[in-house]
Amino acid sequence: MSDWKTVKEYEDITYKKRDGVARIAFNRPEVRNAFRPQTLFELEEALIDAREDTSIGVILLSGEGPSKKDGGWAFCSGGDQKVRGKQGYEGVDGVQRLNVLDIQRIIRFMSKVVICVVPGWAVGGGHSLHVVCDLTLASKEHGIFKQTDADVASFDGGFGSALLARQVGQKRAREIFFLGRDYSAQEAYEMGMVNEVVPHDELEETAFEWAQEILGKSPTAIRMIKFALNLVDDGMVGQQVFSGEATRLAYMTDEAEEGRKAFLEKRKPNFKKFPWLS
Ligand code: S0N
Repeated sequence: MSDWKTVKEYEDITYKKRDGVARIAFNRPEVRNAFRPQTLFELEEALIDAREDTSIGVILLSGEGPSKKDGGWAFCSGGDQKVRGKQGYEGVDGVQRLNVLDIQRIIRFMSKVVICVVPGWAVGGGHSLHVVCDLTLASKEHGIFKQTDADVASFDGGFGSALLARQVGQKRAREIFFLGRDYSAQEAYEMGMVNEVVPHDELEETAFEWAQEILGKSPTAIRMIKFALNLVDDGMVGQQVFSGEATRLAYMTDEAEEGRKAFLEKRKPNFKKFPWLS
């Protein structure tokens, strides 16, 4: 196994790769890894790079820490309230955006597995990001899950709430949003929104091991299963994404090759040799 290699230096995130795994982490520990538009632009670039790299099969999404100020750990505390305006979170260009939703969609529709690695707080929009990831591993000692949206007059009415209800059930999802309480990693595990609670010192290595286990599987099967599991909740977009993969598989057949060749050779395709399967 090799060492982590930094792909690119960013201001608000870190981005590394190692043995088929990409690790992207929020890097604003002094504000519990709250995100501003720049953070999300950087995250988007890294996620797309990882998606387009055919040597990468699993992405770990985490948060750097601890905070130098007080030693606190966080995955992400959501939108940076200091730059929140009336129409979203304001970037250096003066434009206000809700671009965390772009990140949610990239993760959801990414043909690779995204594991959320939660070393501390997962709060607000950070909580919603953990919900949208395929798997979540959390620090036993420092992992805390909390949905503060209703405290700051914000609401994720998409994946952050609806998908959460799929994971923990309607009553629990309503409790999480309506009361905004702190839940330990163990409580989050018992509710069904965390896959494993891991001693803090072992969290990163455990996440890497989970990634290696997944990398031993069939990439096609993993992709099809992820999109099949999404399909039922994602409507026609889910159908589009799943059937895109079905098209890819169909392109691999002699039947599809006959269609392509016939077009290029300016003749009628001969599909007669291909059976009408029952
Ligand atoms: C995370 C909390 C619970 C941690 O508490 P703790 O450990 O007591 O630390 P603090 O002393 O409170 O914090 C340490 C320093 O970090 C700063 N800070 C923390 N979080 C943020 C933040 N989100 N924005 C800006 N600064 C933050 C503190 O201010 C403190 O700094 P100093 O020492 O200088 O004062 C606790 O910090 C907490 O509750 N944080 C706020 C959590 C929150 O409410 N987040 C926003 C929720 N909403 C969203 O995320 C919106 C997301 C979104 O963009 C969106 C878009 C479209 C549709 C829906 C949504 C959506 O999800 O709602």
